[in-house]
Amino acid sequence: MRKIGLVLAGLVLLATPVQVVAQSPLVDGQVTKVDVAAGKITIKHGPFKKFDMDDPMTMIYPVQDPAMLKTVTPGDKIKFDADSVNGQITVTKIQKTK
Ligand SMILES: [Cu+2]
Repeated sequence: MRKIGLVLAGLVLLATPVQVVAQSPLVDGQVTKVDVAAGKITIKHGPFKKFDMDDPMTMIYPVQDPAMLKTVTPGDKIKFDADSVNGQITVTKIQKTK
């Protein structure tokens, strides 16, 4: 059921150009550390306009879902997104790049 819901949500997004435009672009970064126990990831990343990060920096972020940490290892190049969750900038999406 959950999967069907996700597929439907995806279709709605595809069918609604305004929402697609409203989504923030993913930010380029490189994983420098993964802390599974703490649920945190350290990312060296480029400008992240959404959070007024105009310059490249290295930051430790909590992740929304600890399972995300199993998909990456230090050194991996990624694209990622984050949102403010309870006042903390939290990584919500990670995509490996080449
Ligand atoms: Cu940052």
